[in-house]
Amino acid sequence: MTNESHVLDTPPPGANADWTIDQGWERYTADEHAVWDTLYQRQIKLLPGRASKAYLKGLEALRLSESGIPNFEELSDRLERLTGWRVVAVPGLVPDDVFFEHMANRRFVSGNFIRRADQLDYLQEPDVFHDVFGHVPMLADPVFADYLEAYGRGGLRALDLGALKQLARLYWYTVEFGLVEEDGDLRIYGSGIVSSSAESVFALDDPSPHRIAFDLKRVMRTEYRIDDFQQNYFVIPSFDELLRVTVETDFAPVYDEILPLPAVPVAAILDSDRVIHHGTQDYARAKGWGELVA
Ligand code: HBI
Ligand code: FE
Repeated sequence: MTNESHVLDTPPPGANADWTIDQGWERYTADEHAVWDTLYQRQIKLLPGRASKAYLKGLEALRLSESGIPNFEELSDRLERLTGWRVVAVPGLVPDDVFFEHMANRRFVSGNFIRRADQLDYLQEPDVFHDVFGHVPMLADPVFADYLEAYGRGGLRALDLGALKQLARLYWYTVEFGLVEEDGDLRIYGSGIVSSSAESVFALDDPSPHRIAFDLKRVMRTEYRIDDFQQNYFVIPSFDELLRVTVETDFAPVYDEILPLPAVPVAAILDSDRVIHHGTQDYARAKGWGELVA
């Protein structure tokens, strides 16, 4: 997840020049491994029938069912054989250019710390459960693996073109909170959903949020909240299609077109949208966000 407020400018003491650190796997305590196991057990009961086949297949292929926080070296060796990606540890949020540079080279940066037992449901900084359980299974899928590498290259380019905010929205509404259509049903694949027990249910079953067919420009114009359930989800028809539009689109003219346009507020519906489920927005109203959903 993104939260720019905590990002330092230079690597903290002990980190390498590319911001990576040793995972320090042998330093995890039994309590920390137990937090992983608790979170894992909770999610694994929910995900069959909710998570996309690609995600569930990745979970299996990477043997994430083994107890305790995964060792990144062993995990990376398995992942590299499948798609060439590796997982590297970082101390927390890293600067955008560092994040994209790793991604463009098929290295996924992951926090090495884990949330405390009294914070199972919510935290803003991405911890090892969010990063590994949430993100890494999708990286075992060859199509998604290519998508994320393309995203990393696109990120470096967006920085040059002054369009980071627009490209970050694409990440948010696909990699973090995406839904995919599979066998005529909706499935979750976004890491922020599959790693959250409450949002795994909310994203698919709650009548409140809008579920809108994915459109690249539309998504890149749409604001998002980082502190609660999403009020709109975007549905891709397949990972092949997501990869295809991302690599076939020349983003520079798209940015020229959308940068002057107003951002689309969370929960707005546009005439051009193909709406799959028009949400009631009851959840948003109960939270007092009513002015956004008039
Ligand atoms: N750093 N560790 C980490 N994890 C992220 O998800 C992350 C980051 N730095 C920047 C960043 N995300 C954003 O720039 C992107 O989501 C666009
Ligand atoms: Fe994330």
